[in-house]
Amino acid sequence: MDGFYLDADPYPWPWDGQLSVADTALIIIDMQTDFCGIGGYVDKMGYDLSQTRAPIEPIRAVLGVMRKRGFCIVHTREGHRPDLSDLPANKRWRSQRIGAGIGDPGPCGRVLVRGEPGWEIIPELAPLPGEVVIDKPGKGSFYATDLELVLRTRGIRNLILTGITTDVCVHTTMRHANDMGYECLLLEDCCGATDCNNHLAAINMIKMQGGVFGAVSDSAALLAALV
Ligand code: C5J
Repeated sequence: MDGFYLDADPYPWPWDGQLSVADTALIIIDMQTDFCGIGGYVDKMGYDLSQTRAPIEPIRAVLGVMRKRGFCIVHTREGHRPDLSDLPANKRWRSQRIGAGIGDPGPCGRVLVRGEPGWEIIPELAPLPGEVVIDKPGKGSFYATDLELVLRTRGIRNLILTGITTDVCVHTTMRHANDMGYECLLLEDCCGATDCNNHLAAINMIKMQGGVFGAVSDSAALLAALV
């Protein structure tokens, strides 16, 4: 699509009006039970799950349309090896201090451990065969993963970012992707944080300096533009 411009803030996205099914990916970050389900990591820390569950339906709508249109779909999962050999000691210590020790047993299995029920992507947004699934040990989706190789191999230039949490894993991924030259768009209703003000602040940060990390829009604008 030449001359494709989505209504976004602070500029119509993408910057150059160049967007095609072949060069654009939807990234869905960490929509796992541990981050938005009862008994998972975020719940054990005592945060309000309604904040991290809010994006489920908007993401489902965007995912449905982008799947049908044949866009590249990427899901990420934060989690650690069962032997915790990829879990930094300070990350574990901090999680234990707040009552949600990574690797410890909980209502959804061992917290943030690969293969456990809490680590799975929620059924509403489960990946389909053929979709890319990236397992990451940290907050960013590029660190210690092959995401960049997968995107470059497919010729992806534009990234549409969704998922949880806005201020942590989504922001870390967006900042890194932006530094690598990807043209990034965050869909604000398709993201959520453990704190509403942090969500809003994270959105605001993107829009500074003329779009320092990219641009912000929402699911309704994207879906209207894709029809
Ligand atoms: C966090 C994430 N917040 N997915 N992870 O620890 O944002």
